Amino acid sequence: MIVGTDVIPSISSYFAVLPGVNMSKVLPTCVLLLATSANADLFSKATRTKADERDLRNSVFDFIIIGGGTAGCVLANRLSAISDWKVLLLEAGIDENIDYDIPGVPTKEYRPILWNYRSERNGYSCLSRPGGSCEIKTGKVLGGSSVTNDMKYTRGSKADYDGWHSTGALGSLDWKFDGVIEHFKSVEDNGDYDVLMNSHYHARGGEMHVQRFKHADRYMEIFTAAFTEMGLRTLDINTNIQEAVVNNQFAISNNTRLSTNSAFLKPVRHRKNLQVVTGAYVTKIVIDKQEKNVDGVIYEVEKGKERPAYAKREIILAAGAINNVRLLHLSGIGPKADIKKHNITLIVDLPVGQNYQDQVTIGGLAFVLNDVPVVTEAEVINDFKTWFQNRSGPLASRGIAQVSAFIQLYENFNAPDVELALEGNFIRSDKFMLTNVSVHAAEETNLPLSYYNLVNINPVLLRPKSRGKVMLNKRNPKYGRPVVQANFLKESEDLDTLVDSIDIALQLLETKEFKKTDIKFAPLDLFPCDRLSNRDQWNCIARHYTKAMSNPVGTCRMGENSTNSVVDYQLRVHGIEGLRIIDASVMPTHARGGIFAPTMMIAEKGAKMIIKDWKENNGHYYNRR
Ligand SMILES: Cc1cc2nc3c(=O)[nH]c(=O)nc-3n(C[C@H](O)[C@H](O)[C@H](O)COP(=O)(O)OP(=O)(O)OC[C@H]3O[C@@H](n4cnc5c(N)ncnc54)[C@H](O)[C@@H]3O)c2cc1C
Ligand SMILES: *[C@@H]1O[C@H](CO)[C@@H](O)[C@H](O)[C@H]1NC(C)=O
Ligand SMILES: *[C@@H]1O[C@H](CO)[C@@H](O)[C@H](O)[C@H]1NC(C)=O
Ligand SMILES: *[C@@H]1O[C@H](CO)[C@@H](O)[C@H](O)[C@H]1NC(C)=O
Ligand SMILES: *[C@@H]1O[C@H](CO)[C@@H](O)[C@H](O)[C@H]1NC(C)=O
Ligand SMILES: CC(=O)N[C@H]1CO[C@H](CO)[C@@H](O)[C@@H]1O
Repeated sequence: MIVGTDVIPSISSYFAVLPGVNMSKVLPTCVLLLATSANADLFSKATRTKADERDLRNSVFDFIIIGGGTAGCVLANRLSAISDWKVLLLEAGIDENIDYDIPGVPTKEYRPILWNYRSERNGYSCLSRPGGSCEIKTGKVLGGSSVTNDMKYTRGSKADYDGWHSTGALGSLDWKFDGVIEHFKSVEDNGDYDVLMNSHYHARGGEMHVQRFKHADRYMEIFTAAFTEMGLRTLDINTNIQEAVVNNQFAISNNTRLSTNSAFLKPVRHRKNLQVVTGAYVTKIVIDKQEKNVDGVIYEVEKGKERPAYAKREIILAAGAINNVRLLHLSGIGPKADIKKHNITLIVDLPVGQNYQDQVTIGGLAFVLNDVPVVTEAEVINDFKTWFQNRSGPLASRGIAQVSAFIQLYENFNAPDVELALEGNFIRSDKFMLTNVSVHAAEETNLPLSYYNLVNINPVLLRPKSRGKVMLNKRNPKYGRPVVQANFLKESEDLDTLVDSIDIALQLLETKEFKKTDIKFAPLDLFPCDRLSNRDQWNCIARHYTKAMSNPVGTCRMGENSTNSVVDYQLRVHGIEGLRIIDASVMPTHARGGIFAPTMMIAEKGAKMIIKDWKENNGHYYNRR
């Protein structure tokens, strides 16, 4: 069958014909059961029997890590390297699977390994998205969002980290850019020699291998050349550069996705002092109300069946910027009013859930490539076989998504404001010519990213000004979707920046490179913005076709004190002993790029802090037990 005639088969249908792979059947991993008792007061010494005591011995750990995501897997590796520390890693999702490893296949559409959250409708953004709200897709799988993300390796700008520094707090000095480079480097294994040559910024020998894809096609070269013609240089953005067109590096090894699970956890899972439980949903952090120190956690491998685990030294929360809020609120840590509303006993009044930020982009700006040959199903199947057998071919690529342009629009900062992130899509050409294609259809992935005749240009707002808030689900706080008031584009500055960047993207059409080829502006159906023109039209499109990047940060931000932050610069929760938060939620603001590499850096730095506190300072901060 020829793609472009009748029906476009979904990506997963290709897997049906390949032996040993079935995208739709994601079997839950065998879950390791710990203690069996599920009594009401799991932590009360008075109700324990002898059998309970035996189970208890098996459920006592030095450290408990909540969330086996991007940060959690790095932490599990580093803490279990100390052989006399017993470490427990609890992950709500299933184990990772080779189906998620094919670079050309976007995993952000695999609902079974996503949390599938949505922003609240607000009447000024996400207007034409279903329900007037935007999808927020973070990973629910061992490896977390590093399994469902786009794998781009970007660190952000010096200005971002320097901005985290606060003159009143000495501890924040360590978070300045010059201080964090060493932590980026100690997890990095850079595979591109030209990048590696800049040894001030890059290194080899870390667990996370990053490099560019070898596969490059004609359009990657044309778009890169067009941006170059517009004045951008081709450079390594992960140094101290403001503007560039980038052939991105990705978290891959042998043309296979390298999540933090495969890079950091898999190689050490045999360690006897490390226990990993998948399918384990943590519902509560148990805190002694008087002493304000943590005892342990309660988690469920089956809905309603509670199991305890106890921590002798520390509990580390790494469940991501949205789920951290749910768990902390359920445990009595959060804004007094929010906690009281749910009749939960308040332990500490902290601004958990406030300061929510996500990067945002918009649909609607696309270019058509008119001379792309039709792709046959046989070709695609053969390309899958090539990837499975040899880890090569078009599927060992992200297509045009390998290219992005980082643009600095204004004079005031020495850092980019917008990333023009490109993403290819294959639209049936007959349909494309005959009728107007909706923004939704232009975005919906029909084939692996390696095959495309349409290029979506997503202008990503790298440092949003708008702030939101996360709260518990009103009716079902424990299991229900948290309320995410994302407030996308609430600040008019955010809208202006996005629309300003579109003017730059449209200049591509004026380049000699584009004029040499048959690349045209895509006449998408922009209802209800089609009657407007110029800036009014783009403002309308931005408000209607808003898209969340699903890079949430800030809900547990670090800072000086409990009025404006949740953790201190050592990532310890204010006012509680034995609880740290180590993941993207502690970032006060975004780094201007993706936040995958910054999250690994935070985990690496956090692990070093913990080891230092317990080894060198002999638990100085926590004189417990
Ligand atoms: C679609 C998409 C594409 C992206 N692309 C890029 C990119 O190309 N480059 C880039 O730099 N960044 C990208 N990002 C962002 C980046 O990958 C993430 O923001 C970052 O990895 C977040 O790391 P984290 O450790 O904070 O959270 P996560 O990696 O999401 O980990 C949290 C983990 O905790 C688990 N968990 C949650 N609640 C519980 C609970 N109650 N009990 C037990 N476990 C729980 C979750 O299942 C999850 O595994 C992308 C993100 C998405 C969603
Ligand atoms: C909280 O408790 C009060 C008084 O017992 C009750 O009226 C209210 O419905 C409870 N609210 C919730 C959310 O459980
Ligand atoms: C894999 O590579 C080998 C050696 O180059 C080649 O003979 C084989 O046909 C390739 N397999 C596929 C499916 O492309
Ligand atoms: C890459 O993966 C292929 C397919 O599994 C394997 O044959 C090959 O040995 C791997 N190469 C390296 C360098 O690991
Ligand atoms: C908390 O820190 C902020 C600066 O980050 C400062 O402005 C404020 O005064 C501090 N509040 C208290 C109570 O110390
Ligand atoms: C010019 C044109 O054909 N416009 C149509 C685009 O598609 C929408 C529905 O998706 C129609 O309402 C328009 O009339």
